Amino acid sequence: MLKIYGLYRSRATRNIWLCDELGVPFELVPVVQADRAGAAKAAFPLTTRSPEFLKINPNGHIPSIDDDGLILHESLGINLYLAKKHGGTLGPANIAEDGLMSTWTAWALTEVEPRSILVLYHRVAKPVEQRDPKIADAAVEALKAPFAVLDKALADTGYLVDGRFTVADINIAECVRYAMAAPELFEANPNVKAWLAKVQSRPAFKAMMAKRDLEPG
Ligand SMILES: N[C@@H](CCC(=O)N[C@@H](CS)C(=O)NCC(=O)O)C(=O)O
Repeated sequence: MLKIYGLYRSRATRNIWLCDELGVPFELVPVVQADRAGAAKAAFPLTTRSPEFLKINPNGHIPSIDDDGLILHESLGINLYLAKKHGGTLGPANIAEDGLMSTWTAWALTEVEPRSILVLYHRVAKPVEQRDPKIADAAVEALKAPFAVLDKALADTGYLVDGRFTVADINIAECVRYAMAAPELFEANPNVKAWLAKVQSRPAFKAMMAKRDLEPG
């Protein structure tokens, strides 16, 4: 069975959401971020610095997958692989769609995630005394242009590729989600706001988040 190394409270959410959409069964092998404090550290034996896990992923990050002996890292790359392998409407129907899905994914990784993660850290995730509002505000400023690009791309059909829900929507939505503590970005981009609400109302996303909420924090 497919193994996903990681936690619900990590970027493994991307792979878990997709697997639930595809109906692909998986075993979640809990691996905790080494720099994390709190209940998860006590609950799960493996961390991202455990020698046993470093044999799987020498980069020392989660998620990784083991798909029948094929080890892959990078949450969004894993999703492109799983969507191609298991086919259906979530994956590319042809080389042109493959190109679009890869391009949107690379776009999210470079244009959105490095900034949206700073919004998450400095408006929500870090302890209050470690938050720097200036870092969060600068990240929001830098996200204005990519959000406008995404808003325009969604204007016609409400999805990114061929007017249907695909792995590209999951990959981009999971990077955009980190910026949810910046409502000003969503108010300025109503297509992005409506699209994120639509994809996050899918049963597979809701099931994944419900399990995430139950995981030790
Ligand atoms: N680009 C990587 C990022 C992986 C990453 O940084 N994961 C975090 C958790 S979401 C992690 O492993 N942090 C702990 C560590 O680096 O030791 C991906 O998308 O998979």
